Amino acid sequence: MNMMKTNVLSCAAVAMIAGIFAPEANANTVKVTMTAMENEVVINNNGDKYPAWTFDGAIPGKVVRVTEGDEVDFTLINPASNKNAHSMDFHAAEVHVLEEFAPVKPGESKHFVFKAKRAGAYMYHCGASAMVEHIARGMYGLIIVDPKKFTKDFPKADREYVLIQSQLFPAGTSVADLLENKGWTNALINGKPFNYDPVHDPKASGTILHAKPGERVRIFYVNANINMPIAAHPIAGIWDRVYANGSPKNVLYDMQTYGLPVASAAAMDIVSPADKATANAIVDHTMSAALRGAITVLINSDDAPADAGKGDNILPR
Ligand SMILES: [Cu+2]
Repeated sequence: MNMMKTNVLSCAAVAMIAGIFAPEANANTVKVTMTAMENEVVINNNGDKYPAWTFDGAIPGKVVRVTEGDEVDFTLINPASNKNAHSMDFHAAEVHVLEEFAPVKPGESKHFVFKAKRAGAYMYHCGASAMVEHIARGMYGLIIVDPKKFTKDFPKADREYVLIQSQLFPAGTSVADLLENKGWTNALINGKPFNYDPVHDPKASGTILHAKPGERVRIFYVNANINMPIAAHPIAGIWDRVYANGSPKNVLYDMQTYGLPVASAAAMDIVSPADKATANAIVDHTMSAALRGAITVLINSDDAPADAGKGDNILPR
């Protein structure tokens, strides 16, 4: 090995020790594939069916989770059996709206890559025309971009839950009526009214949110409504911290209610009293939404299941 090569190598070693190369070395490419589907889904706790448009068959689509600096290598498949063009609009992507986010015709697919540069919680949705119909019929989800490091200002939570709220319109509602917000019947939480609320709907699946007293529970709340803001409030509790857009840089303390505009998301932490069992009802305090389905029960007790709100269980189905 000649002297120059040795010097270059030792410079590289010093740089790596200093952490200069570390971000690149740690950056990953995360492959994500979704299939646009025009399929029926069960839309409430009675088992009623609804002619949805979905990513991969379910409302909402799966949670995509990457780390700040990762490259997302994305493919959208639109099967020939579909009748409509569909597309993908990741709010975490900084790209060309007419290229990466362009509509994909039935029988075609689209591939694009973007770097998730900014930590936060971002909605994704179909943006094909008429966008209002594609969102209203179920084509939305959440991408979480975790920071490279958790700190005391943005600690790792003990449990995490994703709540994505949307509006249900009767099948066949016209685009004109959707734009006027006419006729919506229910507020959906992860695709069903009162999905995790057996108090207001005895037919609810029985799935609720669980934590142990004193644990830090982080709610990723997404507004996938087409026309209405959300007033997110934890009844019988106070948000310990709210991270606007889910970003570690945007912290608010001691919030009773946090407003989520359409197409936004936030990470909201609640820490229940450590010395007793309690329960909260996480609501959209906008009454027309709460009483139409936007209520979620969180039970804080010592017998919380160990795996609730962890790993793949952050979006209860
Ligand atoms: Cu679509």
